[in-house]
Amino acid sequence: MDTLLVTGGAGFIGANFVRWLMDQTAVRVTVLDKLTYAGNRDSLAGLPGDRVEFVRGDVCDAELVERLVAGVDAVVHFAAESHNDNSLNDPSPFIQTNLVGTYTLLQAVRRHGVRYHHISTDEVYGDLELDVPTRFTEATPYNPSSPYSASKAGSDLLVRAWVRSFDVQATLSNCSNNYGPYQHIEKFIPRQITNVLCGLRPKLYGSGANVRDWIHVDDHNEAVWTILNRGQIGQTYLIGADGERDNRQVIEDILTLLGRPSDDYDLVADRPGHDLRYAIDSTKLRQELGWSPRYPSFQQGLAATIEWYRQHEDWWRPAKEATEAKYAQQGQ
Ligand code: NAD
Ligand code: TDX
Repeated sequence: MDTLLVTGGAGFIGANFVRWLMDQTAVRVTVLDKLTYAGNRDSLAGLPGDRVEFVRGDVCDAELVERLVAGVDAVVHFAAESHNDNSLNDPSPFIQTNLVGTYTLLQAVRRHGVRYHHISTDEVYGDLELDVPTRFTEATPYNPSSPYSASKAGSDLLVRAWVRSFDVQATLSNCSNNYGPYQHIEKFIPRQITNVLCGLRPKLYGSGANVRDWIHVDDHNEAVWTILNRGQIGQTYLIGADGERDNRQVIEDILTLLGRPSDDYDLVADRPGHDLRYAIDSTKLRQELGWSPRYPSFQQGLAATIEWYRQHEDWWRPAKEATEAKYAQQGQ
């Protein structure tokens, strides 16, 4: 595999994926990204110009997608509207990008016989009870809760149908919550880090008992590369690093690592339909493809992430005021 089309490569996980590829492989990459509010050209700064080409455009633009897909060995599709809270305020871009965008790419890879990897989320499975050992597996029925997760679930089903009906050479992965550098500050962990750095109090939805299963973005991306190279066509792989923590614990960790009292946060309005708990069983990926996470612990990864936001204020500061103004309108 010499050339890849990476959609959403100016977003959080996509930008880290392109950076990871530059470090770990010899592939050449074309990034296709619309640069919505969530995309940032600076997230790709400093990468070699002879190996990374940036194209600003929409995954729903069939003509553009057709042309770009025709020139590569594989497509990795990260581009999406990705934030649950936004999907509750206005679902329409979620339907367009996540469903129509995926359909547009599938039609192009079908025509050109190009390998395709679909990036999805554990949220397609709905949520789990607290304090039970149950975790999501590849066999868990789909049961999405929000417009975001429903649009991702729909896009996954399109991929499966294109594999079965048209022999598209696709794999899928559903990963748990990512953290790390270049994550938009609307998301939980960077929002709280940058709040503390700005002298604001972190904001915890509801009671803070909701559990997320955290994985460092580099571990996610190494799993994606593994599946792209060794995954079985038509198969789904769950990606997770056994990182379950409740939101309250995470806020307390952030405050402690930043030298603040661990109770220096506000409880704010809960998210409507807020999923209680996500937890991934990644046995299939570990046993069949030999992947395992490298990041030693959530605590170490979190400390490194805090340090990154401390040192890259120029990257996040321009978005802070507008992001917080939007949350303030929602009482969050
Ligand atoms: P993000 O919001 O940070 O980035 C999304 C990127 O897609 C942005 O650069 C944006 O400009 C681009 N984009 C949006 N609409 C587009 C369009 N119509 N055409 C072209 N580009 C467009 O998202 P992220 O957190 O990096 O998530 C990437 C993928 O991973 C998504 O598919 C998401 O569902 C999935 N995922 C995310 C997580 C997580 O914890 N963040 C976990 C599991 C799966
Ligand atoms: O200020 C906050 N306070 C708070 O308590 C924010 C922004 C969030 N939360 C809670 C809500 C969730 O329980 O923190 C948890 C994590 O919230 P998000 O960062 O919004 O992530 P989540 O809704 O879990 O979805 C994420 O993981 C799965 C990504 O945004 C999705 O793209 C991915 O599919």
